[in-house]
Amino acid sequence: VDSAFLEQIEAIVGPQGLVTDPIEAQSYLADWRGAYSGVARLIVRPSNTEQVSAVMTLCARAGIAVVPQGGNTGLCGGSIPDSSGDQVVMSLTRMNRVIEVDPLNDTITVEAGVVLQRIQDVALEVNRFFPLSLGAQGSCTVGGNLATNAGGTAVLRYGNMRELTLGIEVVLPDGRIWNGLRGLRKDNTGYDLKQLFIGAEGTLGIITAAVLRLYPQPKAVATAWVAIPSTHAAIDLIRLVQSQCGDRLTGFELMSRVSVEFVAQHIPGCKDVFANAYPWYVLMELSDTRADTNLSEMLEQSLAQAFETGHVLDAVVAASKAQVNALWALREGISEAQNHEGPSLKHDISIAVTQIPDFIATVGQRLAQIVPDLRLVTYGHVGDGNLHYNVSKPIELDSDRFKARADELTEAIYQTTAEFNGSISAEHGLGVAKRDAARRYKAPLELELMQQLKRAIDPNGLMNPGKVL
Ligand code: FAD
Ligand code: 2HG
Ligand code: ZN
Repeated sequence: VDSAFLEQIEAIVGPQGLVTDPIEAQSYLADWRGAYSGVARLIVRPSNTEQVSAVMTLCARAGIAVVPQGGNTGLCGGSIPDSSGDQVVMSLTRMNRVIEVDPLNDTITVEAGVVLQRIQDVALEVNRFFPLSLGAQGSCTVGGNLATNAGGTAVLRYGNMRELTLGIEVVLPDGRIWNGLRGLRKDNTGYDLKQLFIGAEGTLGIITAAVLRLYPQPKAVATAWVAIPSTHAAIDLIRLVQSQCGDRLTGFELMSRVSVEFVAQHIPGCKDVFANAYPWYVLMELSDTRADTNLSEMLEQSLAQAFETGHVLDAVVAASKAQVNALWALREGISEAQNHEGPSLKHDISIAVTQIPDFIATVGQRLAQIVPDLRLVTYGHVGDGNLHYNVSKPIELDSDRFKARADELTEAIYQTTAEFNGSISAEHGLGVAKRDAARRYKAPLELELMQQLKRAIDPNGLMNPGKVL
């Protein structure tokens, strides 16, 4: 590293604001799956917005690109620098202050490096609820949640990160600070600029803080693990439970048999629920703000009705908090468990809920013609039409041979997704993983407008270059 540049950065952030130990540096330069890795000119960890601004100003003047990073739990390589060694990684994890909690306005204002689970905990302390919920919540940050417009398991009832956000503060690529920390439900004063930065994966600016929405705390919860015969049954079951329980239905997750087998095999403490094996499973959750609502009974009645019509083959409603946790662990363990089964391809797609069964049947047939005996780790937030259509290599097939067919498999999945009018990234973003595919599947006009926005805000292309676009 150019020593004058290093000294200037150190003068801004102090010695604690730099990661110099090569072993510690590794965790900022590669993702947890080992799918992406890079080299950085420097890893900088500012502790407040002014420091972010000063570092960005300096980098802009020197023409140096910056890669923002939060908890580094993303799945598309967006937070990892390229291999040039020219880029600066800016980690926001030292900016972890909760700035204000306002239970009457139902808002919480936090710095970008606050870990998601802490926001949930702080909300509970004031008898409120922050709904964003996902497997990485113990280490992902609100900055990363915003930059990827994260989804997770409660979108069905509460929406994505976009819907949970009222205001943000951003440092622009040239170092200027935009303070948009307004906790307003209504604000029609022109373009809604925060929406540009939410979901931009760090390509337009550094998000340094946000005002988020809080909700009344659910006081009654009922959770069921349900075996079903087909994906058609899953769709009928959502509609049945929604018509009977309304928006008390807060989670509806689908899992293929293979997904559950992988978790039972690889995640310590997780075991299959039923003695028999079934083709598909659903994890369902109802919640209500009234503690005296008998949700278990409500859920059991809906399930009994679905059992009569053959939509449900077996079901258990959790009887204790420990059982609730065990059921969620079975679902949330899939991502990690699949990692133990050799190379896999991740596809985070969405289509209209009603089309899910046809999609799964069609794409399954097409893939079998390319590579037989794939292990289809199909699961996801099916209540939102979001499938993690992940593919693990056949047991008998050599890893390199599987990887050689990867592009063909992915193309078949994306092509089918396009035929069903779906999206090739529902909640994980594009990063580097899906950047080139997006070029093929988004309309040219959409891509042109995105390029124009990028040029308007980051004319020198220094914000997380090579990601998204
Ligand atoms: P990082 O991984 O560090 O970064 C992600 C992207 O955001 C990068 O492009 C980075 O440059 C950018 N970025 C980070 N911070 C900032 C900032 N302050 N300003 C500007 N840009 C920034 N996602 C879902 O949507 N739903 C799920 O259910 C879900 N489950 C997951 C389960 C597991 C086990 C794991 C490992 C991941 C899961 N994810 C899920 C992926 C998800 O995107 C992340 O967990 C999370 O939202 C990313 O936060 P992070 O702080 O780790 O961001
Ligand atoms: C989930 O829903 C996450 O578990 C991770 O979005 C998906 O690892 C994946 O493919
Ligand atoms: Zn997911």
